[in-house]
Amino acid sequence: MLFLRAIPHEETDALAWYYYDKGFSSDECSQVIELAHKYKEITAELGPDAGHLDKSARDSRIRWIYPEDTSEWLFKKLEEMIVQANDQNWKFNLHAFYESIQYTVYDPGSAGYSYHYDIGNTIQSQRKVSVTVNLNDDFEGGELQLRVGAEPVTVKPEKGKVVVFPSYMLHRVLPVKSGTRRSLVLWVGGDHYR
Ligand SMILES: O=C(O)CCC(=O)C(=O)O
Repeated sequence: MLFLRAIPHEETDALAWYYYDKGFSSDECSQVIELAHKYKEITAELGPDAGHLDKSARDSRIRWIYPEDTSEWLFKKLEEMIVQANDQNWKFNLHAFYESIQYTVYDPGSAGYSYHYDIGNTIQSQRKVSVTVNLNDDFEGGELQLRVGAEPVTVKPEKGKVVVFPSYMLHRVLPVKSGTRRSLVLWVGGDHYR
């Protein structure tokens, strides 16, 4: 019995990642921080259903920015960047923002966030594209690393830089040596992997 059928070939790179150097202006970064501070702060948890605290693996505080009138511009801006990056790179079928935007603060001396994928069970099983925004760069350490091949690619943290990558790509945030690191993360979903 034949289960496999030929599909039209389209050149994509499943291990590509993409960035916008100054995706957010300095003013926009400040606006995002101000907006985020309207939402409740919680300690970041680990695991597919969260509920697990391990500061050696994930050491940050987060706030969820919900989709509403005051945050609409931010969702729209991220959406445009994600759609463009997706069209140029992976061509996933993207559907919707199922999740809120995560604003994250890594305090001085934070252990960062150890290697992880953004995919998992439930809602995470349909995550396709992850996007992260560097809201500041007045800190040391805290680099985002993407595990594309045998060696990780280190993304220099620059204020306003937006990094877009497939949610199945292994990545981590290195420990923060000094200063406070602030970032945004959003995941966009699509069809089930099939
Ligand atoms: O803060 C970042 O740049 C990325 C954080 C991250 O990987 C995550 O929250 O899943």
